[in-house]
Amino acid sequence: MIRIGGGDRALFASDVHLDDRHPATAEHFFDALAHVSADATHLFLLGDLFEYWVGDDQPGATVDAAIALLHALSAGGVAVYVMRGNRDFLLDRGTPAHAGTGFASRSGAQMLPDPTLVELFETPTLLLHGDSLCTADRAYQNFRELARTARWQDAFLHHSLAERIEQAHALREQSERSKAGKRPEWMNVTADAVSAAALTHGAHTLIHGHTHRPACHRAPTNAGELVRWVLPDWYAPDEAADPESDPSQRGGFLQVSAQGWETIGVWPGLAGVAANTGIAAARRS
Ligand SMILES: [Mn+2]
Repeated sequence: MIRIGGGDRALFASDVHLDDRHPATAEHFFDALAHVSADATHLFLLGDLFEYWVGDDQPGATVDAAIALLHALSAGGVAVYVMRGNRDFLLDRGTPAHAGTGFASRSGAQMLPDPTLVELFETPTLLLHGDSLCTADRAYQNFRELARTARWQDAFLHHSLAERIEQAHALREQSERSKAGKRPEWMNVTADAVSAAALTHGAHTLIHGHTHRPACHRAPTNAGELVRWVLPDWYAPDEAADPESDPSQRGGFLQVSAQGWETIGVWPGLAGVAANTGIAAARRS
């Protein structure tokens, strides 16, 4: 088990959705990461670092920049862990033509199974992307199960790069269309899935992303208080999905050290966090 304690300083982030079509969001994240990672010992990226991933031969300036930055961090002694999300679930699965040159070896990151239990300053903490907790969305859970089989993945990865990119765009459009017909509560975690995950793994704290509803939830359970951190998604000014209702930028890290649990960056919706504070520490809990 990964144990973090003593003089360690761990950073958690998710849902950057890196994509060449959103260069300002990529720059916002890269700047923030370079700024906060100076004395970090561990970096956990909990899924959907990329908007989509069609195989480890995926081209793009943003992909190259992300790999270079993670490689520099890991070469500098930071333990970098990357979990697959629902968008980039094919990360480091290779392609028939790219065996041995996968995402993990190129970035220096270690791939993290979903979920993973870690010991975080003596608190058993379960790390997840978060999509597995959204159990009210049956159609998505069926697709998730299918797309995680070796058979589905092998079949997908055997297509040419151009065909895979085309299929990824089609899948994304299909997902956007089906979202329109889904109830809002289907897009969030269920209480049953959260408590089952905590109980199964003996976790007192959960950290996940995916829902784009940054928060720190505290709920009493039979086994004591369960704390659930929901990490923010990232975007830069002018690249928000819904500029009308969203602040001009968002994205941030949860930082855990001997000094405590702290949010860094813009966590809209979390009490006490000022919007647009850039990357300055915003709240200590
Ligand atoms: Mn996600």
